[in-house]
Amino acid sequence: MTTANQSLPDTDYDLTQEQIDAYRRDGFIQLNDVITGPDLQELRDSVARAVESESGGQIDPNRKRGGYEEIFIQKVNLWQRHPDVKRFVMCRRFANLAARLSGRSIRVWHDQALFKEPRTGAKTPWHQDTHYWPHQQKDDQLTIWIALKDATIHNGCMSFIPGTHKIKTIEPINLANPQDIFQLAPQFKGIKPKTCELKAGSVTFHNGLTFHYAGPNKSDGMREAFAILYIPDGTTYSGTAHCVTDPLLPGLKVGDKLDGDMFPLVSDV
Ligand SMILES: O=C(O)CCC(=O)C(=O)O
Repeated sequence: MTTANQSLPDTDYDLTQEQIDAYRRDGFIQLNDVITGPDLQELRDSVARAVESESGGQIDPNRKRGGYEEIFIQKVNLWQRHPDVKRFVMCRRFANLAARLSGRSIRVWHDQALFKEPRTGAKTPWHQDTHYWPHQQKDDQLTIWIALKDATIHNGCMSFIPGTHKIKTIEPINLANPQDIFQLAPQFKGIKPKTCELKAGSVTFHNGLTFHYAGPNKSDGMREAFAILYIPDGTTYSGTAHCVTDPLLPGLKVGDKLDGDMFPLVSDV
């Protein structure tokens, strides 16, 4: 319930035990209407403004693009440079959901705006996230993927393969030149993915190991999504290269905890 002086981001979203069990069984869940009304508008506008300002103003659809830019415009850790975005990255509503679903006290690993461009934004190939990250632990990292505008099959919503978060040993997928993840894990070949079309303000959560995919954007509008990635408190640094920790954060050594101001604790269970 929201009291007179509390805004929606400061409040908890109702979550049932069945939903928590489903997340832990499947490795993902869709939750509808997590952020709505003026708060959704403010989040959407704050992220869009930040992406535009970090892209040097209006984005030229005809510019030369390479690598990830074929898939989406990606801006990482907006919370550190944009106080209006930080308010949402730190907010109780998202963080408390992440902690209840994972059953862990959680820190922000990073955020990312994921804007798939009209007509040209390519598919995001099937992949797992955790292997890209410089973490010594591979369990219980999770991402909230927030649709800032409606996400549909036509503009590139997310799909997931249930149960794949149990697979810890396959090699990372090169998103720019992807291997077929189903050749690496043939036991999941032929399993029907769960495709999650989302109204703006609805979200998915996925475990960092769950196989996921998003289609190309075939629409005339930008597919606008914002993700917040969480790590369990106590996660330690592995030394693998990553844009969030490279150039190396001052004094960070293999085995150190990723904590402090760069990786703020946002929810305690
Ligand atoms: O937004 C997309 O197209 C893919 C996002 C993704 O892979 C993720 O959030 O882990």
